[in-house]
Amino acid sequence: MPTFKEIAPRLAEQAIELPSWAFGNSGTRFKVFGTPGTPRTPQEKIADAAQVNKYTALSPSVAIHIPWDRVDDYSALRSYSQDLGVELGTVNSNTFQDDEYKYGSLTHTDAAVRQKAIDHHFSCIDVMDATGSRDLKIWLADGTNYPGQGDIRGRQDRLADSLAKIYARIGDEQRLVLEYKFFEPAFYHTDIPDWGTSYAQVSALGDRALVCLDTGHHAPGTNIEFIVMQLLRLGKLGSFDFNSRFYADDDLIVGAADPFQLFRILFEVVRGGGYGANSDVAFMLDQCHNVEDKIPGQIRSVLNVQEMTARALLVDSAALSAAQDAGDVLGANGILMDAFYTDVRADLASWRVSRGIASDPMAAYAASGYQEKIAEDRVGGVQAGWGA
Ligand code: LRH
Ligand code: MN
Ligand code: MN
Repeated sequence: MPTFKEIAPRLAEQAIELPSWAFGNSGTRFKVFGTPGTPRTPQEKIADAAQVNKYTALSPSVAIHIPWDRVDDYSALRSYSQDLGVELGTVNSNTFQDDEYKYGSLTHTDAAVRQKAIDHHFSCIDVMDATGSRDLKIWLADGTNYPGQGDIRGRQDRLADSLAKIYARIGDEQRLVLEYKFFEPAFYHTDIPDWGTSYAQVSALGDRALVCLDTGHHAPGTNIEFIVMQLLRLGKLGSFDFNSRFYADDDLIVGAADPFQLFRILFEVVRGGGYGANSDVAFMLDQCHNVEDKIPGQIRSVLNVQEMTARALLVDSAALSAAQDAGDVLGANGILMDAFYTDVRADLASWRVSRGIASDPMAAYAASGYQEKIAEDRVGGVQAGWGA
């Protein structure tokens, strides 16, 4: 197995984008609990995200959601972020809150509603031009609840047509990433339920259209690392929305529910060339912190990704290939498990110190007084998204 020292330089290549909405209050349909100090504006969300980067040096950019992060001047928001040491990243569109979208957005039978949804994406591209963002991320709530409610074939055809119009507007340096999700808010069928549908749709568009894989958007038991492998093999893995799930789209802290699954995913990312400076695969979080403090929740999340990345980098790939080729089933499995079971926490703590940050980012943030200060200064924080 390589030593930690040997893989350490590769850790510097890691960047994990934070979602602005993770800093807002969120909850379930039963209750949204407020957290003292919750941001009231997009600027305050970005300021909180900058704290995560300050203590981890892992999260140099923040994804925004439009219109949740609506401001008058996006160039000014960009400068504001840069002053805090972070860039504005992926722009997420939102066609799931307006009454017109009750029966669909890009798939709607009414051309006027489809055009409204397409126009929203055009304004997201305008935002990207001002913020310098590379990726437009599209997730649709479109789907039906009852068999027969919609013409599932017609909806797919209209989706293809709408996406082509949006893709035609994307700049040469920009990309469209299409997210899939197998259920919710629609429960009978979803118009982009799986990676295959997303892959088919983006393949029809062109090279700068790719798939976004949200780890919480699969049925229980799905082999997500297989999907990662396949999309990398096909050159169509654009980005990750990382989070973890016990039951549904729980949006819990990545690596919390199943650290071994996160390791397996990251191993395939490394194996498939999806990690590091030479890769275009974007690592993002897509999480909500319903009961825990948001900033420490995000710090814990990026540290979990870093820890499993380090373990994935530790896999002795030459020995693994040799064992696989020799049909050494248990030997091959043992090589993978050796890396997974390696505790890298002390090495990562020293590595942080060598890079000029605190060995324990959670403790350093807790001791900084920032949480107490925002709790005192900010009154009336907003709900993730809807209150923005
Ligand atoms: C949908 C989703 C998508 C949205 C985000 C708020 O469940 O994962 O990425 O933009 O949640
Ligand atoms: Mn997502
Ligand atoms: Mn989701």
